[in-house]
Amino acid sequence: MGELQTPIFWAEGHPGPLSAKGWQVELGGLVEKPVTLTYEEIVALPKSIADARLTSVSGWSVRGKWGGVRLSDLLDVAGIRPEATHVQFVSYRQIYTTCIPLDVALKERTLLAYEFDGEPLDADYGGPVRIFCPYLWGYKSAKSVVAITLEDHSIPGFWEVRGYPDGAQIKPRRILDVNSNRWRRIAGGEVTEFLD
Ligand SMILES: Nc1nc2c(c(=O)[nH]1)N[C@H]1C(S)=C(S)[C@@H](COP(=O)(O)O)O[C@H]1N2
Ligand SMILES: [Mo]
Repeated sequence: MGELQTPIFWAEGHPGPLSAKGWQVELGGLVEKPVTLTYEEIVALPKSIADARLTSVSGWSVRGKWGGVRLSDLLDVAGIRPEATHVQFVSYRQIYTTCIPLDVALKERTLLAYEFDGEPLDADYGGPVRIFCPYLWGYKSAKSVVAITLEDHSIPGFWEVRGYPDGAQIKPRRILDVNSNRWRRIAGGEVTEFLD
């Protein structure tokens, strides 16, 4: 287990060890120029750190320094066509997918992440590269991503077709703070603070 001590979620089944070497992410759909980037090309792009929380609808939240490429910087490589309104993420094996609005994808703390607290992400936690989107419930933060596709509508993904709301707005409730191992109340919205 790495630094990220959260429950390990692989609804589609754990993929086993995944190697950064040979990893590729396809940027496609409503882009100006479809492009496939290797792991090495991704980490060569400007790096951003987001000190923020991943918060699961299943009742926990973890704070850390997520390192990676801003999705806005990544999408600039392919160019966003004006018709695009949503971004779909596809995980390794293409069973787990999810989709978020383009405006949320372009916010500064939405990353294609490859580090947590300075350590490379291992496959348990979505390595070599995963989405980190602190603004919405964790099921939008697809792990071990192989494709990012711009769309002109939302495409229901793995959990959305099983009843999770597509909006994924974080609601006020009690949640386990993984960092302090305490149950605490959150206000809802993007989780930055706990109330008690
Ligand atoms: N491919 C894939 N990505 C996924 C999931 C999953 O089951 N498979 N679970 C999601 C959910 S519900 C949450 S809360 C976070 C959990 O991240 P973690 O497993 O790194 O703790 O990953 C999200 N991304
Ligand atoms: Mo979750």
